[in-house]
Amino acid sequence: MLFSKLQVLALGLTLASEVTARAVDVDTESMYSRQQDLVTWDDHSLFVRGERVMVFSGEFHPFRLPVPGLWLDVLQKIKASGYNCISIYIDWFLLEGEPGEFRAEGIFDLQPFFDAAKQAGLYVLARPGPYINAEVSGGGFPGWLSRVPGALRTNTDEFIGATDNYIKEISKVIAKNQISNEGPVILLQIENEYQHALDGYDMPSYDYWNSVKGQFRDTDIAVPIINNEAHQYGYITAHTPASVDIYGHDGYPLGFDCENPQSWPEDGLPTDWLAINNEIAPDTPYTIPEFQGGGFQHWGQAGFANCALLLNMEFERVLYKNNYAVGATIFNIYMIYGGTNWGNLGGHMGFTSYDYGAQITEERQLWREKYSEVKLQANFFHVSPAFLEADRFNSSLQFTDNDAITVTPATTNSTNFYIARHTDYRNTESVPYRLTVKTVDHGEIDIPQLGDSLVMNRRDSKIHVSDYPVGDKHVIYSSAEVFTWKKYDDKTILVVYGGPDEHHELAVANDDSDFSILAGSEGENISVQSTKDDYTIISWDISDDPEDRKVVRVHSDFYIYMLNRNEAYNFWVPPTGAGSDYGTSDVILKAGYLMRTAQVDGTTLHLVGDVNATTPIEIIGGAPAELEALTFNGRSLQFTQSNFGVVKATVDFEAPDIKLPCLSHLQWKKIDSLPELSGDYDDSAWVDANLEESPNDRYPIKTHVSLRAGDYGFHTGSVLFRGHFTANGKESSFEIEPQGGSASGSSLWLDDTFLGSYLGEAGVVNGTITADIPALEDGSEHVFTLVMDHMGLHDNYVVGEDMLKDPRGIQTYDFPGHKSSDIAWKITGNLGGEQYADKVRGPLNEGGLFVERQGFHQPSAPTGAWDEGKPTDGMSEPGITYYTATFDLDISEGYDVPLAFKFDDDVSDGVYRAQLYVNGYQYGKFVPLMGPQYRFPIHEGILNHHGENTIGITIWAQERGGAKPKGLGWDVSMVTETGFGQIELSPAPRWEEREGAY
Ligand code: IPT
Repeated sequence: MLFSKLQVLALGLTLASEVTARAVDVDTESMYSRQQDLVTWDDHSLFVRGERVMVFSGEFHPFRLPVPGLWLDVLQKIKASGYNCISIYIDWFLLEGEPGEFRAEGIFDLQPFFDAAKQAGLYVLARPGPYINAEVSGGGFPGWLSRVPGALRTNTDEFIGATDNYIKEISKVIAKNQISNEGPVILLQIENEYQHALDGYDMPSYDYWNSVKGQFRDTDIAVPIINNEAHQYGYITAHTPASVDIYGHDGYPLGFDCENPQSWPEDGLPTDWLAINNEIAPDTPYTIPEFQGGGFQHWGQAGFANCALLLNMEFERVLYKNNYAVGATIFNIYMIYGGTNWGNLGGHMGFTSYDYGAQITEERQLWREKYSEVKLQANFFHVSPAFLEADRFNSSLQFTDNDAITVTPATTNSTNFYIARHTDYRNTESVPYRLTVKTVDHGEIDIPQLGDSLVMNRRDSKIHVSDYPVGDKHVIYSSAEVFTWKKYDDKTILVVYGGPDEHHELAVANDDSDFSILAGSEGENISVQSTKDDYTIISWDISDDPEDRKVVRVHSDFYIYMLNRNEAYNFWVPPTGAGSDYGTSDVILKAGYLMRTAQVDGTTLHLVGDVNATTPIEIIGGAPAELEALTFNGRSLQFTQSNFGVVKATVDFEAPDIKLPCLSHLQWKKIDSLPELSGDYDDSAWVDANLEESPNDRYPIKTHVSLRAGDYGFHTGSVLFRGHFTANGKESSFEIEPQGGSASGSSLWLDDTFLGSYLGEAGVVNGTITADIPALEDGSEHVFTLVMDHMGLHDNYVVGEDMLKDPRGIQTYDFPGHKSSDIAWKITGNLGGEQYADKVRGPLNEGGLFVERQGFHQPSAPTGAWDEGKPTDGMSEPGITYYTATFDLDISEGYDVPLAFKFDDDVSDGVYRAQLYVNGYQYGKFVPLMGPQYRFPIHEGILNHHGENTIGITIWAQERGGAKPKGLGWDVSMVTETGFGQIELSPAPRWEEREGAY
């Protein structure tokens, strides 16, 4: 036992049965370790096939984009901004909704994902849990774990046994895709932030950790295993035997207060990470498996647009560069693409969107400046191998003349990096400073030499360099930041950038040749001077013209581009697109919205990308010397090629003509989704709620039988209860407390009489409906019908709290004049419960409403005999009505046209809740009373842009007068012409009569 009975009682827990602890062999480590030499490490970085790599990774959850046909699209966008790795969580709940049945087919099949990662040229950090947190229902734990006795995430036979099947099966999938099998997987993280435990569980048990590790090592998984501590505790490295190959910790330093996006917390910048890491993990590369890339949001909060403001490009500059300063060389940004909590997969606190305010929007778009900012940073690492070898030091004031600026050096025997920032990281003032850099040949140099000072404008941080090699050229120092460089046969190109209204300086060794200023006005905004110390200084001012640039040629073949950062945003170093290429092509070009790939084929250059406007293209390096043909998305472009080899062309953009069917003019059909209210409704097929003890041991039931949905296998969507009783004529009131999770609501009827609703409250998991009961005749038979919105399960973050087991269902009820057992209860959720009906859309997509049980939310429902009526007609009484219609779309091929449905959030004509179905996928849970989401993006692939679609909406009017939704319409985001190609539709099975449906 991991805890004494006394402790358990003190925690208010009861044990359903004796729980057995699993014996752990202290030799676990040596037993399970696998020999592999493809992925190795030292204290500075990882090596892949013997080569040092910066693992620059972004988090993406394939399950939050249920269109495998779009995975490559997102991965190419990640790759195009310079990442070389992605991290993925895998959600156990979705793969083993039915205990013992691991189902990973169709949209849940990860093989196409691994293939796409490889094709895009991205390594994969696999994070299969079994616990993942991730704001998903149950934190990734299947609902049926609520019936496993004892504390979850502890080393009991019961818990470990419950994970065995999943770990065995998912390991096969991951192992097959390891680098040793020519796959992209280079790292595995198990469990998730496994540290926090209630008193009595002490520190989490590393016996448990070692068991999980053993389970994974028992399979063919051989890549290094990493962990992610929530904070730098070092518990795991302090544990003997060493429990992890590479130690990592997470960081979300700005927190999640997206209400106040301008305000950064006072002590948000970590300044002690290097020192702590040197203590707890001196021998492994500095690893941050999750660093804040945005923020989660809950019901009723500000929404993701605000998170994108809080966690914007300035946040990335200051906080990410602070991580590079401490030496983080395995670095994963959570999230780079958030996606969608479709089909009830989200935890109860969150709503449908999981946009996260990330670099790539939920609609797969790149217009947030933070996307471009990271592109500048990530590309720097591709061309700065010295950064991975540099020794790290604490930040200090010694390299600058202004103590409002702090500099952190990272040094090697030659190349040095100086990461400068405001001493008060929140400072928004412009601060001038001078910087002292070390050089091998010229000693210490105080820069700028040809100007008064450098400047740090607003919230910012800069990586200055000295003795920086550029092929066989040598930059003595540069205050401007390096974006990229390439050495070609006939020339070398270096691209540096700085912000508007900054002064910068860069120095190169002299040679006999002269320099030429190819862009910029000597003496006005740029000056070039040779020093007596035999080097040449280029000094320039950046204007606030977004396209400002200077270009200087030195050494006759060394071209230095000095760009306004906004101009640099439009530059790309695309991958070749050849697959299995984890680097980039040799092409450097200015384009527009997105460059996916660049491929040289003899004297032809093929570009693939997306444009949102007519876009000038300028290839400054990497085009064949005598270019004969240039194509963009397969069509040839007119071009010119200068004698410096610069190629110019224009991609014309023509906006497509988008015709969307007017939603209010569709032939809507409707059906009552609460037939339960009619007098002759037969609920004999429903499950009897007859468990006198709950298999969920979190706390004892307070009713005579368990009315916990999970005890009967219902974990998702709406749950309905029917309570039959014989009246004694003395009834006067009834009170009931449903618990559906945060923002849940419920409605109660007696026979066909509406008794009342609990409308819900954000952050509150249960509510009470108190109702007067009309006079009932002694001996007459009656039934209560309760509909409860199940918002998803709690996560299970703190070991011992076992919040996954926080039940959903009826907590208590009080029926004065009756005993609890006078009511005989029936329950239903989704048809089949854990033996769910829709294997294609998975275990969580549908709930327990009549129309869902019947499968009518899918295409081709038998609507022939249904009435006509549309959602905005409104309902005059409380109840639930399902509306459905079909429409065709005919969006021009070759365009990415992100479409969303937008509700009106005005509930002045009655409070209601809605669920939105698109081709059978639940793609929106709209609770206007809570907010913030009222606009629901639908990914192409779920929506058929070139054919027929079925939309379905359940409207649950919660108030006595019914409800009238004020509007429902389309919303179109930015349209692009895309080189991605056709998108394969996700499977959308049609309605078929369901056996046993009730
Ligand atoms: C960290 C979790 O590991 C991750 O799964 C996700 O929930 C993330 O937070 C927030 O989106 S936990 C950290 C905030 C302490």
